[in-house]
Amino acid sequence: MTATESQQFLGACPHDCPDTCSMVVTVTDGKVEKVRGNPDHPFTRGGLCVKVTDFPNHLYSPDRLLHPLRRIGSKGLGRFEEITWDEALDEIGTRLRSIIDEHGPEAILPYSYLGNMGILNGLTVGDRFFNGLGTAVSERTFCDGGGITAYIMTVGPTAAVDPESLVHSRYIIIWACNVLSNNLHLWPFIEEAQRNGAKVVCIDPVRHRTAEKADWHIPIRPGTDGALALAMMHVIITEDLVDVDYVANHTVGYDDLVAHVADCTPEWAETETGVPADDIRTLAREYAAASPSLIRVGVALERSTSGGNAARAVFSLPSLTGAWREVGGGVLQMPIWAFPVNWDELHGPHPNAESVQIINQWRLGDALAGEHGGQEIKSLFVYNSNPAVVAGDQDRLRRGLAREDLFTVVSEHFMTDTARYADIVLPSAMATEHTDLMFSWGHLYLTHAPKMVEPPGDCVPNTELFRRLAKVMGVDDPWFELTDDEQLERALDWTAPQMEGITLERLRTDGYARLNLPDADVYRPHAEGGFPTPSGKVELAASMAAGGNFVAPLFRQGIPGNQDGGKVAALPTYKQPAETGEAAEFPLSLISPKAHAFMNSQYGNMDKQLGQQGPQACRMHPSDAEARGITDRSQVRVFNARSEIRAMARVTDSVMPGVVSMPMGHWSSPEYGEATVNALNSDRYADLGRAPTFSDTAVEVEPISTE
Ligand SMILES: Nc1nc2c(c(=O)[nH]1)N[C@H]1C(S)=C(S)[C@@H](COP(=O)(O)OP(=O)(O)OC[C@H]3O[C@@H](n4cnc5c(=O)[nH]c(N)nc54)[C@H](O)[C@@H]3O)O[C@H]1N2
Ligand SMILES: Nc1nc2c(c(=O)[nH]1)N[C@H]1C(S)=C(S)[C@@H](COP(=O)(O)OP(=O)(O)OC[C@H]3O[C@@H](n4cnc5c(=O)[nH]c(N)nc54)[C@H](O)[C@@H]3O)O[C@H]1N2
Ligand SMILES: [Mo]
Repeated sequence: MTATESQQFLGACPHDCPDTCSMVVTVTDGKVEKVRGNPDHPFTRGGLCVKVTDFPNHLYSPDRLLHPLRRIGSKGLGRFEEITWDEALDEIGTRLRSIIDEHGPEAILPYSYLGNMGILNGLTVGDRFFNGLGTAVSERTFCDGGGITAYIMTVGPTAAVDPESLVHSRYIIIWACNVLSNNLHLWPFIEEAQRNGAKVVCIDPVRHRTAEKADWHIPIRPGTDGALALAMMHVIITEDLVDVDYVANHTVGYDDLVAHVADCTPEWAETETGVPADDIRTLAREYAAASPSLIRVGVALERSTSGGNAARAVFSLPSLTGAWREVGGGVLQMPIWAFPVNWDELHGPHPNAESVQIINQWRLGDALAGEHGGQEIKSLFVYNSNPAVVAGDQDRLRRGLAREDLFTVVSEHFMTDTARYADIVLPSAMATEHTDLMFSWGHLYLTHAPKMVEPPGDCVPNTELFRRLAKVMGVDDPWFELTDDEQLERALDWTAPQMEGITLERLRTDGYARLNLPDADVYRPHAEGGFPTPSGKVELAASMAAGGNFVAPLFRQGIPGNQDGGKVAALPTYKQPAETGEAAEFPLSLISPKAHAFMNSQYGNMDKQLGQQGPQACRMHPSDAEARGITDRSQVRVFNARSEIRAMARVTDSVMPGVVSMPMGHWSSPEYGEATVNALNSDRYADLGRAPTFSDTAVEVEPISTE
């Protein structure tokens, strides 16, 4: 008998989640045996979430794709034959070259997101290859595109409040965010503040597990947050609760704002939001009086007709009350801006940056149908994303994916709904099987994610995938000659002040490192203003509005500029949700937040997580259920003019009347009518940053007769 060999490594969770956990990984006989949260990491604090605790099952799932595949059945059926990498690369090379010869490189569309969040293997991993080829550009705005645009317009790209400073906050508004499901490791900091006397308020159409723990849950109609925020400003201004010095020294546009919100009374906001006017007054007064006060915003805030402007209004609030003066005061959005990633190096240059066709990932159905007003798409290359589940206007999107003349390549871990439409499927390595370094959009630590085991079968990391493709397609770029470690050396500005004392060597030993920023107990980055906006102040009236609507270049393969240049008002404005407002054609307002046990659509195929999540639910208020003869756990049909999906009714007063909540992430199956919740959502943009409008969808629900 040979003795088993066990070794422990420090790694990182690879998922698109603000927590970016540091993991202690036990490897036995060349296989990952166990993962646990690193107890020494100040943010992970030893815990992992329900999704990741059984990571080895994910790695060694019998369904994992291990070899390149070529389609043999019709598109969408999921019938494939195994081929070698040489055969796969040969076919991809031949097809792409002939498309380029006949239609030019912009007939090829890359499609990706943050399925892997590594600095190397994540958002930008294909950019140097596709930019090198001169393909169409993928604009990636389905997560916080609007929130980020609003943030940059108002306070600039600042890391702002350290999440660990939240223990000092005295009033915490959690606005459109389900912390306990989606940002679990932030919760202990909020809980500590609560123990110290802070009041925790949740503004959300759903009384989810986070709202249950809050001191005050304020249900709000989806897509109406802008009205609430403007009315809060109205109260703060008319009741003289403004920090006059802070406003005078560190904001621009205050006088215009005063006039702008003069009519935004709590009574007006009540009719829009469903929040009683007295509650709005109480909220505004308490928020203004408490110090320090903190607002944690989630992504759903942006996801409606005037969601981006709602976010601008919310980001303006702490400057009116001077909340930024204190440790733990201000706004917690995404501290991603603290990380000195060399994005330009990762994107590489595009030969036709001035006029290349840019296709929003949110409009894939449109582009595949040839209705985007640009050049026809002949090839789609998907990695790190699962559009057939996560993007809206799903029926049309799937019709596009089924196009016989579309050459589709998908790099994946599993045979996802998207991969089923591929001509060629390429097997990808997972975390622990390749080296990377993680930034975070939820804390201020860099986390090392080293290779610990060999990838199974023919799986290769994304970095290697694009090295191979560069060779086949003759993309002559020295970047592809670099090893992963050499790429890491160039992926960050190691000389930036916040990197002082941090080296790859240290990260290899310690597993993680806090950016060299002041301690969370004293960090007040904007106590004296210093916002990275054009004026250096909080722009209540945004100077960047003059340039129109924009998307940060980071989300469009490094290409700056505005695609549609849509007009933006200088001050944050409110408009009723387009689909669920007064003109609604269907009576209920659908939201589709994140599932507790899935990671977007990942783990939607894993028995354990599926068991925890249960079947696709349609959560609705007893009054709405009764009116339709719907009982708890019965089958229902949820529909609108776009499509329909079947689900299990969950009748609960945790959802406000008039609202239906269907968590996203389930894969399509015959049980649901071969659709996911995104079949009901449109591909309409929100007002800023070309964000989606998941929270502005009207539906009807009816029982399915079982006779
Ligand atoms: N368990 C789990 N964790 C995750 C993910 C996951 O899929 N599962 N995904 C990760 C990713 S990619 C992201 S972006 C984050 C997102 O994390 P969150 O920001 O928390 O995002 P969501 O779950 O989309 O929406 C949050 C809340 O907004 C509410 N909401 C919906 N519409 C509105 C509205 O119009 N107004 C208001 N006030 N509230 C509204 C929903 O009811 C929901 O409770 O989570 C990350 N973490
Ligand atoms: N209705 C509704 N829709 C939504 C949202 C919502 O709240 N409601 N949220 C939106 C948001 S915030 C987001 S971020 C998006 C998320 O959408 P996506 O980024 O598409 O997220 P996932 O569904 O997890 O798909 C990621 C895919 O990448 C694969 N993958 C992971 N790692 C690797 C790797 O290293 N290599 C390769 N080649 N593949 C890999 C995974 O197996 C998975 O299938 O969904 C959006 N869609
Ligand atoms: Mo996201």
